[in-house]
Amino acid sequence: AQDCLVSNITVQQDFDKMRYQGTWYAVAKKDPVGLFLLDNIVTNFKVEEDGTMTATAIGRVIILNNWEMCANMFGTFEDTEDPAKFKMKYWGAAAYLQTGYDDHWIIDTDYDNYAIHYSCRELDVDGTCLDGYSFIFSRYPDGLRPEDQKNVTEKKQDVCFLGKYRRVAHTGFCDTA
Ligand code: FEN
Repeated sequence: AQDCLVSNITVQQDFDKMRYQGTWYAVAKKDPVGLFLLDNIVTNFKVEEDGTMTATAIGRVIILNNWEMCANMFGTFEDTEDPAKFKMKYWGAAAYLQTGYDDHWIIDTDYDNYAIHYSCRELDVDGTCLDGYSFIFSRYPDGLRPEDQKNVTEKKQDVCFLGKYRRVAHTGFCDTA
């Protein structure tokens, strides 16, 4: 969407949640306003027997007194009329973690290598996104394949977040045995 209108952002056609299942490593993210996951972000998507998509996410957070923790987050996804657009209810395993209800759009994925996620939390009066977040996911912890990078850069531009992404480090901090 060259005009940056959220209503003009296109999503993955015929999104297949079965193929989306399994582990995704966040390789880059655009943060929302407020509390979020810092780095070492790994998610796992699953389709339950009733067809509901669910996910877990883990990531490093720094809580009060500069205490480093790994936040275990859970999400359940409500289908909408568009198969690539979901509403996500999320909460944390620990009480100090925020809960919420966000849009969860899959902008583009090939299921086997990369995925681009987008969530706008607050629309501006002009229809652009005032507050949102986005993840670039890879099936590989080491990052995107070189052949996927051009497409991912294009999609960052399409959601009008180009230049706002930061690399997500994977240091092993949240790798539980
Ligand atoms: C997503 C896809 C897979 C499922 C889920 C996802 C979203 C996760 C979100 C996490 C938010 C974390 C927060 C942390 C927090 C899209 C990866 C669920 C939206 C809000 C602190 C930090 C410091 C503190 C208290 C809490 O609450 N962090 O003192």
